Amino acid sequence: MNIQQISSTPFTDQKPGTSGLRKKVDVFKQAHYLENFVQCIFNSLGDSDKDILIIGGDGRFYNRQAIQVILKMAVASGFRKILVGQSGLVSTPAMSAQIRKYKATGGIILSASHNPGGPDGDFGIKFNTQNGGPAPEKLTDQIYQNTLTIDQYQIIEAADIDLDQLGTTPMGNAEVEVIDTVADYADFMQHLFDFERIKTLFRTGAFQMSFDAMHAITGPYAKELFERRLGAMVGTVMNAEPLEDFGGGHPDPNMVHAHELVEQMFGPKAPDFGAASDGDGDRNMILGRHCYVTPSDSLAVMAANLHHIPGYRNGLSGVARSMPTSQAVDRVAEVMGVHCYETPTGWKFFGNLLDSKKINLCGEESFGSGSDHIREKDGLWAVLFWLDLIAVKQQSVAEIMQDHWRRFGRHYYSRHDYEEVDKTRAEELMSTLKARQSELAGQAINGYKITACDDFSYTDPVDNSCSENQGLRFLFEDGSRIVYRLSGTGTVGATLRVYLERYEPNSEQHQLDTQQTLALLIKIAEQLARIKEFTGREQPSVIT
Ligand code: G16
Repeated sequence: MNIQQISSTPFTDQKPGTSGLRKKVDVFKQAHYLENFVQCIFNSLGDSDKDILIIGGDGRFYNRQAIQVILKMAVASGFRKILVGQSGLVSTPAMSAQIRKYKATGGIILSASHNPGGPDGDFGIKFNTQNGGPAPEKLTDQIYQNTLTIDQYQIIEAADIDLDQLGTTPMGNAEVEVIDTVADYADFMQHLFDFERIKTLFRTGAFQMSFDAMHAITGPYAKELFERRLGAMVGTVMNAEPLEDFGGGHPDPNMVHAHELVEQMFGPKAPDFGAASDGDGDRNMILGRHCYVTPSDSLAVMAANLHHIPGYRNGLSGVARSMPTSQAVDRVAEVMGVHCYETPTGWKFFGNLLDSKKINLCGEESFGSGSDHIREKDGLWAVLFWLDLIAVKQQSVAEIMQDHWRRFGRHYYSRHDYEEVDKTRAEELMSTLKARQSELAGQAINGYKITACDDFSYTDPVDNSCSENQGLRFLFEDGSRIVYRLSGTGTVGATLRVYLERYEPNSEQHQLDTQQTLALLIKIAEQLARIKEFTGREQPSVIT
């Protein structure tokens, strides 16, 4: 095998964010940019560890080209076998499942998740380790250090692989196998959920569902699951064909970007159930007829009902949520007598808790939920969970929510995003606010007393690693919270996220408008952080 050693110099901007390295396509297309980062991943692994590698992406622009490069570098680096998704496609949850199934060294996922794609859009790369989960911070720090000193990378000279053709091809000293992950993933889901029970929902045609794949990765998986295996009507899956630019859309399953689905679900002939997933298939949004379920509430409902699902007959062993996620699930955990862990934003922080069996369910406000079945959040899994639950309870989504709130109280919750603001000013907002925290503790603002405030830090209970500066928290006397964070997944400027939460135990007050209910907290959030002054924005760009 002819290995070429290519000289290179470091790029200084390859620090992985919340979920891998995400940049504009043009940045990735610079000579040696992708190669440097991939080599740094491989250099962070021991030579003896290089056995099976899995590669795949969400199908966005540059996916195919990047895969051909990574294949040749993986062979040069000494991997014995490389599995690659057919047409270069593997959803993030399917990747996690495949890594675990094949006991692979790890997987490379090419995705910028919910960020837009196309030649002017974003591209991204992340590495998942042997447990199927995102590389922990220790490893991403190591990869980043490598990017600052790299001076060469290795690649073999070889013909490109036909990514559309299933089968095995030798390449250098290794072999490359093109695999179809759809059937495997669907089989796996069939073990966790009661497909016969869900089928009864669809059998008479009375129950209708709409799933928006947003022209991203979940289309083929969703068609197989909902239309072929579960008997939902053909056409249930909309925007099913993965496109390199996601059809010009923004593949983020929220009320703003999944507007086609939202219009249906709130329209006159709304289906009973609606859902959407994102670019790489790990996020989900759940909707009922004229009803939106916040991701935080979805997690709480799952926690309260886990025992109904065949794959989790023993019920909830423990649960975790990211810090900004609402405390709705904490109330369920308390009633069920299990521990609820509060982690920093980022799925990687759930890995140790899942591996050590401290939890079997976890989720985030950012439209992510999952369980110990894999080590990533899983969009279609969440949709199947809700379908199975609807089949068990024989209730509508709205009824399930009302019952849940009656039992546990309602956490009114919203996130206000200020996207693409000036990075320096956004950092100043955070540092100014942080500096004022000690003075603000104990003060009352508009009648709301701040009982505690801090910059969230987390010590992992399994390996004792410590993560600091994870978001500014303000806790109020009545249990309300305001949290401020800068996003770790954007590629332009900075995105300020403001998370707002208010608890309402009284069931008479459970049908109010969320933004109105949170109006005073929204005002306080502005007063505390002087958002308009620092960002120059009158309004958030996205409200979820
Ligand atoms: C990623 C991470 C999630 C995280 C989310 C939001 O999601 O995997 O764990 O909650 O980013 O991050 P931020 O608030 O920093 O933008 P995804 O779906 O983009 O991979």
